[in-house]
Amino acid sequence: MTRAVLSLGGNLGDRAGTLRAALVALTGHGLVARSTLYETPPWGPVEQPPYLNAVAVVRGDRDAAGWLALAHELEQAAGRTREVRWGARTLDVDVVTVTGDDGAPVLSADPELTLPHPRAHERAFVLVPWLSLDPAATLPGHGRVADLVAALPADEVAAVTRWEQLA
Ligand code: A4P
Ligand code: MG
Repeated sequence: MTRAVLSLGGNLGDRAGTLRAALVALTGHGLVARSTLYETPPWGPVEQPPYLNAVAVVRGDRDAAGWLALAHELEQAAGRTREVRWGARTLDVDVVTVTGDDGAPVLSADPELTLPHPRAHERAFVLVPWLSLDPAATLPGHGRVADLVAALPADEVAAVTRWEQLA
């Protein structure tokens, strides 16, 4: 068994409906915990609408590649097409970390599946929802998520706001 932390985000179409459907689908794949939805300003060089983001923890009989395959299945179910890197999308599901039952993190430099996710430690849209569902979370190689959030610019953290309607 392994435990994976997944980051879900979308900024096209019915964002809340898409994320909610993906989180419901995850209940059939070992969902342990999920954050509420957060609205977040777009990160990266592409001008695009605001995102809704959430973080989910799943546990099941998959290896790291198996969690990535599930992430891609969820994206496809949401009608995701791959166009511009970092551009707008109905649903993006990234694998943030995978941990074995012995607590050992899976580490990978493979560009098809880099673990932990190479940009998670600097993204308020990942760290803030993750901290809300697991105050003791750690990001392998980077330390406690609480400390990573504390190290981010305060305006970036404050810009990640609860999407109250779906709390
Ligand atoms: N890949 C490698 N490692 C991983 C991993 N740990 N998890 C590979 C998931 N995928 C991983 O991804 C490109 C390739 O990364 C895949 O072939 C996969 O095998 P993609 O989903 O096709 O393309 P992408 O999402 O445009 O690229 P990337 O690098 O995943 O972008 P990001 O980093 O996910 O950024 N702003 C806010 N506020 N909220 C967001 O959710 N998301 C993005 C996308 C940009 N800005 C955002 C948000
Ligand atoms: Mg992605």
